[in-house]
Amino acid sequence: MKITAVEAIPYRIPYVRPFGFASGEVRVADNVLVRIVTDEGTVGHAEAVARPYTYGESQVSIVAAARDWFGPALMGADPFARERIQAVLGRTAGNHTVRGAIDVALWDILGRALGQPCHALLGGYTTSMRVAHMVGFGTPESAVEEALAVRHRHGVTAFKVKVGRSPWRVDVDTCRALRAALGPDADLYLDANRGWTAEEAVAAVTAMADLGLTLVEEPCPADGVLARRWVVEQLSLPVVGDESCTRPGEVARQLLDRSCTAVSIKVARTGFTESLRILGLCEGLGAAVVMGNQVDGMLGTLASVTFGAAFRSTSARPGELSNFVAMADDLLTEPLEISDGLLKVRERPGLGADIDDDKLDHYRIDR
Ligand code: MUC
Ligand code: MG
Repeated sequence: MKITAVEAIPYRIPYVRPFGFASGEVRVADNVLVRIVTDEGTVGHAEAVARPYTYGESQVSIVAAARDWFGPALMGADPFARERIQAVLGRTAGNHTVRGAIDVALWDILGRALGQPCHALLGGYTTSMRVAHMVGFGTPESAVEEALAVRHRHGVTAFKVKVGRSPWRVDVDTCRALRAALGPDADLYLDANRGWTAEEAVAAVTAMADLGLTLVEEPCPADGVLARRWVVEQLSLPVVGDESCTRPGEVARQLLDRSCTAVSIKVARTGFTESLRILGLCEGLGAAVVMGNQVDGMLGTLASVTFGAAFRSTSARPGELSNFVAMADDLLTEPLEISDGLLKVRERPGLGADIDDDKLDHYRIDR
């Protein structure tokens, strides 16, 4: 089997509810559908999301990288030659989400060609994951309203709260209101997206010591190496590395530096192949992992649950798998459904999803 085309189709779908956090805001899904075609007619799909504040990529740069660099470099390659393809992709620095999407689309092809679901090819540990919903910036009242609505509609009882504001009191008030509204059994954790200083991070998390939080992600910039290490030492919660852990080498450095003690695995940036390496590294070093979310649409979320459900350690905690619920529409012929707080993998070859051509025609912005 040979790759004959790598297409990158930009599309725009609005969010009904904007999602704000310390490093940026998402109002519109300005995503890119990556479609890889082979000479045997097997086609794979994945989604790349433009997150300039995290990776320096835009929708335009994702399309250009796929069209001008990765597409030509992959022409004629055998999708089964995964290590060779990694070597080709790895010759270009950065461009995390486009490389992640190409890798996932290739796994979709492998699954389809073999007639096997990707979750089974990857590890086959379980077939669903508990869902954690990310609650973006707002008032304590709006955060509670959103969390209660998601719990009511989808049975979700785990929430990652976006914090990192200055002054940090509003973050504390928001988390306190959420704990009061959701009760003691809800799983609550934090993501500051580097928004706090080291001192603010320690003060804010200490002020929430009675709230039963389970994790704090990127409390302050990891580039302030000693300050960040000091934060990790001060806090009794695991500190999750997300945007500081975008490649296996970075993960190793941050964990060995004590810059974090747990790692967010995001298929959106490391596909399945590099995510596997990160997972092995974390298991070997004894670091907990969380399946993160890049504010993905349905296709990206399906990729995340496919990887997360495949392994014991990635499915041990709730995965961030629900931000697509705030999109006005999506591209799949069969929408994802979260019920009883769970999202299931698809028991069909590849990722198990098909693209609705009419919707893609409607939302694509390249025509
Ligand atoms: C997260 O976990 O940080 C927000 C920005 C981004 O790149 O990912 C999201 C969620
Ligand atoms: Mg994060």
